[in-house]
Amino acid sequence: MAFLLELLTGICLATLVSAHIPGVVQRDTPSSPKYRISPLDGSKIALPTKEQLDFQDKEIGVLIHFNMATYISIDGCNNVPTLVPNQTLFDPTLINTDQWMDTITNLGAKYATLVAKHNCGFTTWPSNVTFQTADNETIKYNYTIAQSPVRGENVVKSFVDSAEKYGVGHGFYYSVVVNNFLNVQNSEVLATTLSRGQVGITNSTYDQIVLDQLTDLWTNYGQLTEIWFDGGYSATQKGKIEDLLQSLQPQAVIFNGCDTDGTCVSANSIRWIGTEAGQAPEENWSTGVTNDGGDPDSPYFCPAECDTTLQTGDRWFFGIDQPLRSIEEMINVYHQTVGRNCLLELDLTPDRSGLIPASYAARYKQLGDFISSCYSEPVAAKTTHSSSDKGVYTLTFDYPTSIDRIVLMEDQTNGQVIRSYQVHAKIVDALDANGTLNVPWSLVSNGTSIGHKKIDIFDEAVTVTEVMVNTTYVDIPKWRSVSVHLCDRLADGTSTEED
Ligand SMILES: *[C@@H]1O[C@H](CO)[C@@H](O)[C@H](O)[C@H]1NC(C)=O
Ligand SMILES: *[C@@H]1O[C@H](CO)[C@@H](O)[C@H](O)[C@H]1NC(C)=O
Ligand SMILES: *[C@@H]1O[C@H](CO)[C@@H](O)[C@H](O)[C@H]1NC(C)=O
Ligand SMILES: *[C@@H]1O[C@H](CO)[C@@H](O)[C@H](O)[C@H]1NC(C)=O
Ligand SMILES: *[C@@H]1O[C@H](CO)[C@@H](O)[C@H](O)[C@H]1NC(C)=O
Ligand SMILES: *[C@@H]1O[C@H](CO)[C@@H](O)[C@H](O)[C@H]1NC(C)=O
Ligand SMILES: *[C@@H]1O[C@H](CO)[C@@H](O)[C@H](O)[C@H]1NC(C)=O
Ligand SMILES: *[C@@H]1O[C@H](CO)[C@@H](O)[C@H](O)[C@H]1NC(C)=O
Ligand SMILES: CC(=O)N[C@H]1CO[C@H](CO)[C@@H](O)[C@@H]1O
Repeated sequence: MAFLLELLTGICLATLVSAHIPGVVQRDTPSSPKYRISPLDGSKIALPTKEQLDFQDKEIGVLIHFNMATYISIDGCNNVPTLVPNQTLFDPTLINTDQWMDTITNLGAKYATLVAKHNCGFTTWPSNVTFQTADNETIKYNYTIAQSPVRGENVVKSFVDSAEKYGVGHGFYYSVVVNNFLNVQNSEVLATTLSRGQVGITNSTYDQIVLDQLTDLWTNYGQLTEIWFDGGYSATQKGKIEDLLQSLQPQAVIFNGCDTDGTCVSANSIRWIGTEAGQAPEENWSTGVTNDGGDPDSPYFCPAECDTTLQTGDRWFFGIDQPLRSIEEMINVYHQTVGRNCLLELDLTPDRSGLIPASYAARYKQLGDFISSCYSEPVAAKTTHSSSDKGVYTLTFDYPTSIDRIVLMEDQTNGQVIRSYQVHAKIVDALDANGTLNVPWSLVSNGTSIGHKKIDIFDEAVTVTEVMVNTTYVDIPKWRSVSVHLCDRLADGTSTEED
């Protein structure tokens, strides 16, 4: 969504509990952060919900852009308020949502969020919501798949059935703030003359249509993993959406769930990383509500999600002859998102037939294959040791062993506590043939935030006998895992500029 860059106003819903103060009755309010106090330095340590940690565990998801805009030349109805493409254009003659799941599985993605309604206003499920027009006529929402050549089908339902069959978490993107069909921009019904295909309504009718359609999506399609609010929602809709969310999908993780002032609509909020390039800052915390690398001292646990495209040019809907980003660039994207404590949500674009084109399917699989070949089997160490009180982790090898990267994972159950780390190794190939028993420690990588995952690729492959990670922290850290790897350096981990 190029759209997101312009309209993103983060909104975070939460039933958060403030830190317990003895003798004081705690009241859950949507905006109070949940944290504990560091026993070491008195700082606030934001606490996650189980849903947030489960979501970070998924690491990779897809954002599926398949809607009316698949059938027009430009990338969505964004910024063309009068454009209501004719519903007869929507004609996916070969659509098969199991075929989408093959690609999702090959990529290694664990959740999929489908655009159910984008800015044109078209819904890919047969919404049966009724409303009163400006002429006081009561009509059914009639810009849906039920008015298209594939009437009788329901893309949303097929998608949910396929996701459940393949064990992939599912969720929805529904744009609340724009609807060209109803002449809505920035959550407001424009007072302009209606264009071809538009239907006139009042502002209060619009708010009700949004609530009715969200109620339908959140009631009839199972338990949702992620709900995406692109551009947030208006102040008048906010309270009702928050209530609806709490009653229908309290477990869902909410993208854009917190406003930058810390007003959240859910305790299960996640934040935007602030770019659509697929690049988190090197330093990226699980905490904070701003659309960037976050803040280690924030009392809000609100991990970042990095949404980006496979097609070049920030193109989110299928583009005819749109080139794909290279496998080298996509490997860098993986390292600069998942490898920097950010969820990678990669765009997925069924074409006009309703299928993932073969060349796209191959690139997603190539990326998934790289990730599993590089990271599923660590280089085995003879012994590993985690000190119980010093935040130090060591790996010892039987014989000199070649490695070129390290994967660090913190157990964040009680918050993200490591503030910096250094990775040292005893490198034997730095020595000459004379040998020595006293190999010195060399610094091979270092950094600040670890959180769910940090991947550091060393400047070069090295042969080592021992690796030690030491840390600074606001409470004794618990490691979830520390592993070293040796991989084909198809991509060198340095940043790639977007074309
Ligand atoms: C709309 O569809 C939903 C789910 O299929 C159903 O529960 C509801 O009764 C329907 N409403 C109308 C007005 O047909
Ligand atoms: C629609 O109904 C409202 C309220 O009853 C009335 O004020 C308005 O004039 C009517 N509009 C039209 C176009 O009939
Ligand atoms: C929707 O209904 C309105 C009012 O009956 C009509 O003017 C419009 O043409 C219909 N649109 C579609 C896409 O069917
Ligand atoms: C909707 O509300 C906005 C903001 O108050 C106003 O500018 C606009 O004219 C209203 N739209 C209609 C159709 O009344
Ligand atoms: C949509 O296309 C159909 C078939 O070409 C046509 O009959 C209809 O008038 C068009 N609707 C709009 C709103 O342009
Ligand atoms: C290796 O041993 C040779 C012979 O004793 C010595 O001249 C050389 O300086 C040694 N190299 C290093 C790096 O210690
Ligand atoms: C990592 O080490 C380099 C070289 O010693 C140093 O300049 C840099 O500040 C360190 N970075 C962190 C995050 O500790
Ligand atoms: C880690 O260990 C090295 C070598 O002993 C030491 O120089 C460094 O200060 C330590 N760093 C931390 C963060 O404890
Ligand atoms: C290295 C880096 O980009 N760090 C950024 C992490 O996020 C914080 C908060 O947004 C920024 O201030 C840092 O510059």
